[in-house]
Amino acid sequence: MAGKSERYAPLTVDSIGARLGEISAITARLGTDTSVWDAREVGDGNLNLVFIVKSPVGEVIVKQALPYVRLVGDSWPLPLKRAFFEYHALVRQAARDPGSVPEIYHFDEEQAIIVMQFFSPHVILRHKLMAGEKVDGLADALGNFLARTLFRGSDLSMDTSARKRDVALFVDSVELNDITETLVFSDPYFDAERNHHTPGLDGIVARLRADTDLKVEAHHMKAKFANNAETMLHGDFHAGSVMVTDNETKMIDPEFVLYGPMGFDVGMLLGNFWMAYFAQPGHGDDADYKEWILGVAADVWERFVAEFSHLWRTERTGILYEDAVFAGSPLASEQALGHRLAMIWEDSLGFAGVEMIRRTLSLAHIAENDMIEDEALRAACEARGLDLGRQLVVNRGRMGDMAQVNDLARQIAKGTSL
Ligand code: SR1
Ligand code: MG
Repeated sequence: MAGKSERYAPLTVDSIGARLGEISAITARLGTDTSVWDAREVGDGNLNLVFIVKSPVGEVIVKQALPYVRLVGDSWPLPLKRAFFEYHALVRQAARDPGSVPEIYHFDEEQAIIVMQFFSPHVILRHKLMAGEKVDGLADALGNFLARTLFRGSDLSMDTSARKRDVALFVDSVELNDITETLVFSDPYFDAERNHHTPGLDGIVARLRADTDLKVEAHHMKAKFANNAETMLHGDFHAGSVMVTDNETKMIDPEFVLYGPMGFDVGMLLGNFWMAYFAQPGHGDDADYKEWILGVAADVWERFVAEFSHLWRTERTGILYEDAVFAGSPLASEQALGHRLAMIWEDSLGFAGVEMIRRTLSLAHIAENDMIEDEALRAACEARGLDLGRQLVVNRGRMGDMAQVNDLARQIAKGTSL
């Protein structure tokens, strides 16, 4: 059973050939001569082992869960069953937005191993954002992925018994849910043990932790997250979960999958674009590139709305807003769509805000800020992100559209939020 195996053993670059060399789904890609396989451990995430395994005829990614949080060490145990949830999430995402996620070649539940397609020459989106490099089609791919996976994983689309079975399947991911519930929604708002922040932020951190409105509203977002099993979320949809070339975009790493509110995935992604925008003074500070980032955020939302609306009008086969009630009244259907999108918009802003605050004050930060060596400059960039994050959480119901949010970001970028 996942997470309880006695035979589980972590892979090493030296054992991969012997351990995987007789699995036909893998030898079909790499060949059977394991002596020419070349394995490199490349995991730079917070949790897992990740190997690129190459041979003269092919290449694959081998991802294996560790029984603890890699970022922290074995003092923080974490069940292996997260590989099981990631596998099931990838299968569903592939069906809902074909071509958007890596193809799975092999899954071993006991060893918590997923062998999958290696996207090459793709790089993690964060690295592009630090290098100041644009990606054609980025917003379209992200907006479509969000709309398709969020719509098609919900009671707007699925057979409701299948959806309820999936809710039951993923609800067992208690420990990863707990990480999000704790690190994202609670730790930033008190002096939690795992928190850390740039020293220059001491003043703003004290103010935020004394901010009643912020605490209350951030916890309202936590309640939405914990209590609303609306759709299958990616669950960790930030710029480290997206791989890109100059003109292709792929999504990876849905191990934090859960049933939750649609705005969570949308908001986490938008928050990461706004943080990348504020981090630009540490990475070249090119005015045109900064506007490109804000444009991507706007275009992601626009594409999400367009695709979600299209699916609403053409694929609404679930129990919600069903034809028996709405087919004869297109006006009512459009009104309901407008209401749903308004709710997702408001939630997305709130979740974007909590994401921006937690990536600055809680355990796991973002490379765009961490890589800024000049501490004063880093603090200035992070303070602006905290400023926008706070305003998004508290004022999410009063922000009409993306132009207003991006204008606010521009205003904040001109000043000092310290
Ligand atoms: C202990 S894991 C910390 C963070 O890393 C993952 O990428 C998730 O974002 C999680 O919150
Ligand atoms: Mg990840």
